[in-house]
Amino acid sequence: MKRALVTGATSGIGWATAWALAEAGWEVMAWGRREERLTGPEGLVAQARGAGLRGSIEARSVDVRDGAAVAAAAQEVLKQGPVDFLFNNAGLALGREPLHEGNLEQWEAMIDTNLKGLLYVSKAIGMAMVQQQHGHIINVASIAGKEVYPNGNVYCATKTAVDALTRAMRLDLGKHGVKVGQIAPGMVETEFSLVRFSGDEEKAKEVYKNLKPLSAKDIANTVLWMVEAPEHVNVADVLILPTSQLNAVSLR
Ligand code: NDP
Ligand code: 8X3
Repeated sequence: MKRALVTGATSGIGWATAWALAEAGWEVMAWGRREERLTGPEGLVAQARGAGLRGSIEARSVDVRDGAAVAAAAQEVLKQGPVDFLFNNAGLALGREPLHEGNLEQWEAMIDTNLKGLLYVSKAIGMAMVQQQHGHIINVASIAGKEVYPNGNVYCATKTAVDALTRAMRLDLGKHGVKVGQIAPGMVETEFSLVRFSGDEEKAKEVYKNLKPLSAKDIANTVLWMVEAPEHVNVADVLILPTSQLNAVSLR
């Protein structure tokens, strides 16, 4: 059975992708910080077992900002067998203020999670993939990494860095038989905006009020298509938008 590691699997895109992979017969390791959401009685593992999926989901609480914890958790995963697919999804936006009014703690959290966290996981799992001369990594970038928008400053910068890292990782790891690609979504209705606006539900709803946004499942289905493409095909970069989102800021 093929094995996948999904980061940021406690909600949204990560949860939907872990589920889609398990449904398609993959053995999935799901990481996120909120342990209850993963392993509690109503959690992902319990739901997956109840649903009788073809594959399986095992979960572990891991904060990707903690490099030592990531290295230790990766070792545990690799002890059980090779990882065929890494879905680097954990990430967040915090705040939407002009740069000169920005909050330093929020900046640090975005840089530590979206950039350094992705690097820690990629190094630990990428090393093993290079040794086994096989593997596939898909990073979750964003339209915010293709275009900047007003008040998006630091979030846009982290996703622009992810876009650059995807290309850099493809050069470094591709020589060793490891496929690297990314998916860059526009607006997806998940907990993303709730997190961005510190739990303010009204503000979060406002973001999606004039369009039909993508769902986490739309992204999961696309990721499944990317990872199940034939061995000689690398879907390197997918920009995926709601039909009525025309670019980072224009709606139909
Ligand atoms: P959610 O908020 O629903 O999911 C984010 C996930 O990341 C959660 O599972 C969260 O889990 C996890 N996470 C956050 N910080 C950490 C951390 N330090 N360590 C481990 N896990 C962490 O939002 P989405 O599903 O929308 O976001 C997933 C990815 O998609 C992000 O990288 C986001 O930037 C990107 N994206 C989202 C878009 C959107 O419009 N929604 C568009 C483009 C890209 P927990 O808090 O339990 O750790
Ligand atoms: C999330 C999409 O446009 O809210 O990466 O930044 S956006």
